[in-house]
Amino acid sequence: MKFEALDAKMRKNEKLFDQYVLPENYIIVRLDGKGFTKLTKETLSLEKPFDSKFHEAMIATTKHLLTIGFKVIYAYTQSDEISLLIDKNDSTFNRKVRKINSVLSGEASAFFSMYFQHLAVLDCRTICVPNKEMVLDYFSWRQEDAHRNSLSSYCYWTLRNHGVDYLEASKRLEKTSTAHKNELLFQHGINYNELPSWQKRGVGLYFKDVLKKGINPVDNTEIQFIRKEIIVSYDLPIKEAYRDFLSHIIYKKRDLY
Ligand SMILES: Nc1nc2c(ncn2[C@@H]2O[C@H](COP(=O)(O)OP(=O)(O)OP(=O)(O)O)[C@@H](O)[C@H]2O)c(=O)[nH]1
Ligand SMILES: [Mg+2]
Repeated sequence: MKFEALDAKMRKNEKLFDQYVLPENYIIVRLDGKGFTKLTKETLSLEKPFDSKFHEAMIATTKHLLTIGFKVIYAYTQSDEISLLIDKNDSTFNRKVRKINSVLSGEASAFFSMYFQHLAVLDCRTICVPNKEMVLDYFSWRQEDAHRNSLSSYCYWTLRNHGVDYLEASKRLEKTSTAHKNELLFQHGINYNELPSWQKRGVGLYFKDVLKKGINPVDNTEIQFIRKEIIVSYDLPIKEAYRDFLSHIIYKKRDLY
């Protein structure tokens, strides 16, 4: 078979498998650490349930993902996951799903591994989101997930630190209500409400236009210019206030924050 014919035959099979994010849809991607339970526990022996250095590595990785060419409107990280909200009109890689997933996964894995000095892999999935309301639902969902896991993790490790084995600790927490989990922590001297917000609600990142002053080298006069800076919100609002906060960011009323 001639090369041209072989090339066309092979490319046809590749292309038939391609998927694209539909036009006018927001793109949300979620990256998640692969096997981070083992990595954080056995390999790296991190602080439990939350480790500041690990968390800073996740934030640094998220910042990196804001600078690799996608039009990211908002980013959110909690535990070993990162979500990015990408503009409806972003046409990076022609919105081809396999390119988005593989490039973002590669960028995140490489950056995190170098930052943390340990080989680590983050997977990536792409989600099409047709309207703003679903964008708000998505980020509310991830924040609620962060909150539930955080409360449960604190209870689990409190029990473990008081001599309860892992099976018993998991069993005790299975049917425990949120109020009782708070009470359990309180009895062990932990006021859950006073824990750092990033541990309970995760962290948000977005761009803000900042007015800067400088000197024009040509005539030595003072000039003003606008530069985009990444804002890291360590103290996110919750529930309806979080939805309002996100709406402002999506509609670019960023000056309010
Ligand atoms: N010690 C410690 N563990 C953490 C921290 N942040 C996240 N983790 C752990 O990372 C894991 C994240 O959960 P999952 O993503 O469901 O588990 P996984 O092992 O990564 O599994 P896959 O994502 O399916 O590959 C949990 O076991 C968390 O306890 C941290 O700050 N300290
Ligand atoms: Mg994971």
